[in-house]
Order: sequence, then structure tokens, then C-alpha cells
Amino acid sequence: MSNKPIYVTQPALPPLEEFIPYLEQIWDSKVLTNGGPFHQQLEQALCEHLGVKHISLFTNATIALITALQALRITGEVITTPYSFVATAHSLLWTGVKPVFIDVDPRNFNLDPDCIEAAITPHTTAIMPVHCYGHPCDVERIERIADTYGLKVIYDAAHAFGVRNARGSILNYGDLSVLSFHATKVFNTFEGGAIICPDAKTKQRIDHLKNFGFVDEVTVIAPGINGKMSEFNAALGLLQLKDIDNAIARRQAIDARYRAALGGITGIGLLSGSDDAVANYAYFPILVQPGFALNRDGLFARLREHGIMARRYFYPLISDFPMYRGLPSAAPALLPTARQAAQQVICLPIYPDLPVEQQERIIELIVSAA
Ligand code: T4K
Repeated sequence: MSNKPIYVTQPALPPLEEFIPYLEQIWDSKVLTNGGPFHQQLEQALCEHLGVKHISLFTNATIALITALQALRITGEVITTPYSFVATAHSLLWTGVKPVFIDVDPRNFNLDPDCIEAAITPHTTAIMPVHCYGHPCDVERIERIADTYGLKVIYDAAHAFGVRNARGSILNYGDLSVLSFHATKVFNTFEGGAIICPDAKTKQRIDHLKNFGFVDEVTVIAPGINGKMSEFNAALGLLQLKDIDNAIARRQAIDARYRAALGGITGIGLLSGSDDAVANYAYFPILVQPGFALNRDGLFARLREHGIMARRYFYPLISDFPMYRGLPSAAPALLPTARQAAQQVICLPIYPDLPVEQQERIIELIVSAA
């Protein structure tokens, strides 16, 4: 067996020869960016595939989050989770907004709806939850709270490509949702992202904001940014979309194998995901709890010694980074569940091309350490 390291993920890529005709079209037309034909086709194709009304493509999810906040003119304070990738909170600082961290739900590590109301102040304008690992937030409760207090909701849906509940796409909840198409995500365009929005007027504003605020050649309506996805990335996205169902099915098989093998081990906790959701199997987090022979970092080190480059997503908590830890809401005592999750979690490798023998090897390393 190869001794090559096994990473937490590896991007799915189409056969190179299938991409060449797309590149030829770009070379022929010389349209490289600024809303060209592939950009428009991918927006259309994604709306159909995901079951959403409007999409605006971006260079990455971080710029999309910043633009989403700008589009809705969010100011003051935004309630969010400390248990996420740092880009979630960074988007707030970039727009001059104060993040207010609250604890997470122990069942799925998403924003705990029970903690939202106590965090609302006269300065609160919005909630920014994350569908962590692609597991849906309690969207109905968040909607009720937001409606009661007149707050906007922007979902960081970076992990949630294709995820659905009984009513359809999870991306249709809230005022806006933001997807990531980064190389490490279920659906990738190398780098990329998107904002999903419910109405054409909001999409138009977002489209202006991602193009410096230009409305026409001589009119600029806001200090927008350059967030446009290029034709190269959009063309790749069209090709990637053809294989996405197969890619997710292969992830599902790995998820099932891990669950069957690891579910019964004392001291290893698994997140159950959501009952009624169509999942995307973006990540496979395990929790190393008291009762297991090694602590989390012990198991993490054991895996690394054997070339298994699992990751501690999300450790450290965002609220522990220097630019956040002075905030009153970052106090460790206020975030016990998030803190425990960050201390116990390891995300195991999961990606469509992960060979069965490697899956078995990872399982064996954990089982034999128990
Ligand atoms: N919100 C949330 C909740 C997010 O999770 C993220 C991103 C964002 C917002 C922002 O989205 P973007 O602005 O990125 O669109 C990675 C990704 O860079 C980041 O996109 C992702 N979340 C985060 C959870 O993971 P790192 O620092 O762990 O990536 P890296 O380079 O260590 O990659 C992990 C492994 O993947 C590597 O060990 C090998 C493999 N890999 C990676 C890349 C980049 C490849 O095989 N090929 C590749 O090209 O952050």
C-alpha cells in the first residue's frame, strides 16, 4: 500500500480532456471575466440544480459574505457562532460590524437557538448562523426569532451545497445564503462562491456590488468590490456539476462505512446529521470523549504518525483568536459546548476518490487505539 499521506480531503476533478473544449471557447471568444457566457450559464444551471431562485457567483465565499452584509446594509452587532472557519467572523470585522458569539447546540454544533434571544441588544441587526459540516441549522426557529425582533438572517452555507430539508433547498431560508466552491468543498470551481437570494432586485444589487458598484459605464452606486467569478472557474463549474450526484453518492458510502465501524466504540461520539435532510457528506467529524484510550490530540497524533492528515475543524474557536478574544461574548465560560466540541473534534478524510483500503486503514487505526 502507498505511504503517501491521506489528506482530510482531495478535490474531485473532471477528466482534463473534457475541460479542453471549454478552454477553447474561452480562447476563441477572449471573454475571460465580467459576467461572460459561462458565468451566466453556471448561474442558471446552479439555480436549477439546487432548487433556488437567484444566484450570484463570486470569486470565493469570504468576499461573498462581505458583500452579503453590505447588500443588506448590516451595521451594529451580528449574532454568530464561534465554532466555524474564521472567515465567518472575519466577514463581520471587514464590514465594521461587531460579532456577538453565542454557544452552539450539542446535537449538531450549529448556533443554539435557545441562546439567541438573550444576546439581542438594541444594536443587533442580524444573525449569521453556519450550517456546520453541511448539517442544517434549526432554520424554522431562527426564522421565527428573526421575524419577532426584525433581524436579517445571512446563512454561512459554505458547507451546505445541495443540502435539503423536507421543504426543499436549505439555501432558501434566511435573507441570503453564501456557498463556497473552494477546492476543499463538495462542489469546487478551484476557488469560488455564491450568494443565493430570493428576489431579482436583491440579486441586481449584489451583482452591482461585486463589480465595484458599477451600474453602467459611468454610474457607481456604492463602494463595491471586485468579487466576480472568472470564465475559467465558471466553465469548470459547469463540468463539475455533471458529476456532482455521483461524487456525493461516493461520499455517502464512506460516511456509512465510518458510521458502521466507529459508531459503537466507547468514547467516540458521532454527529447524527438531520433526519429529514438530503445530506452532502461534506465532512466526517468524530468526537474523542472521556472513555476512549487516547485524548483527542493523542488520537490526532497517532493518525498523523500513520500519514492520516485528519484535521481539527474547528479548533481553536474563532472567539479565541487575538482579534476576537477581548469581546465580552468571547468569554470561555459563555461558550461551554463550543469549547468542548473544539477540544474533542477530529474530521476524518472523506472525499469521492478515497480508496476503500484507506478507509479501512483509518478505521483500524482508531479501533486498535480504543
Ligand atoms: N465559511 C466557512 C464555514 C468555511 O468553512 C469557509 C472555508 C469559508 C466560510 C470561506 O470560504 P472560501 O472563502 O474559502 O470560499 C480550508 C479552506 O481553505 C477553506 O475554504 C475552508 N472553509 C476550510 C474549512 O478549509 P485549510 O487551511 O484547512 O485548507 P488546506 O489548504 O489546509 O486544505 C486542507 C487539505 O485539503 C490539504 O491538506 C490538502 C487538501 N487540498 C487542499 C487544497 C487547497 C488539496 O488536495 N488540494 C487543494 O487545492 O482551509
